[in-house]
Amino acid sequence: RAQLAGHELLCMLKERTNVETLQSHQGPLDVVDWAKYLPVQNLSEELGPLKNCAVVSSAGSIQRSSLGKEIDSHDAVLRFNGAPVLRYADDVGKKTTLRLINSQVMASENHKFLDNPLYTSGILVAWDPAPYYANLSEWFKKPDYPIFKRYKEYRQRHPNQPFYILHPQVQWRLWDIIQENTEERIQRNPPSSGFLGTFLMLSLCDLVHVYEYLPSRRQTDLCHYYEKFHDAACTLGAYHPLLFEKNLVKRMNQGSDLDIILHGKVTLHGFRTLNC
Ligand code: NCC
Repeated sequence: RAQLAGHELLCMLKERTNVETLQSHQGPLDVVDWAKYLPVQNLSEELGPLKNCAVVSSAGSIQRSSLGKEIDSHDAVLRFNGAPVLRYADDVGKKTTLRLINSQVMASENHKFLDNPLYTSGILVAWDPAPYYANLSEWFKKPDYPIFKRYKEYRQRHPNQPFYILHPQVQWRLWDIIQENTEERIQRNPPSSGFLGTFLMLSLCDLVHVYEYLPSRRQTDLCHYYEKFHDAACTLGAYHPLLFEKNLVKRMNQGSDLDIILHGKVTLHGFRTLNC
């Protein structure tokens, strides 16, 4: 089967997926007590249309990139999980418009999710590796990590900060597209936060730059820029289909190969601007 070109891949993502977040009036949600904490507006209403956006991966290889100024020049910046900006601004910038967090971060004691001021700037979006196309009621009863309990606790402490929960259908629709466009059979684990976040920004912004998700020549086995932990699987994948999602992003890249090699920088045109 012939490979789809980058533009066609982007169109496939645009046409088959949607940034759906949980909303309180949704089906089985009207019976659970935490649903009243869900935002009334959806994410795109909250943010309005954005022009240029940056997605900042947490890879160790962003160290010594000096990309901070360039990253902060975007209208909106997306970061992941516990990725800090304090002390790292030269390389990663300091603006945080959105933070995409997995449910493990919300649940684990190490992250101090409820108290750490890191999480209080910008809009939060959380996701959980729910079972493949499980219905919402099944997921509410048995999330991978206690995302709903933590969501409620956090919202009670920070009632004014917008905080969304991604509908698990989003990650599985994306997984389907990754599998359909990959020769090998891949494990049925959700895409990484990096891929989910890139998709999120493609649906909100006209132009998206993704930094150090495709490794630059600074590639290293240092897992994160903010901690001393070495594991090459952080970049190439173990649980997440990282290698395969990154291959798709490489194919979709509308910037130059040199931008990837020198800066780890990918350029993608947002869904709104595509002529499919
Ligand atoms: O590591 P993590 O992601 O928080 O990184 C965010 C995103 O940056 C990209 N990345 C990161 C490191 C690296 N060397 N190369 C990269 O390309 C990836 O796209 C990644 O998604 C996650 O996806 O949510 C993940 O979360 C961690 C962990 O849960 C959090 O950091 C909190 O501690 C996962 N690690 C473990 O479960 C041990 C990781 O697999 C994926």
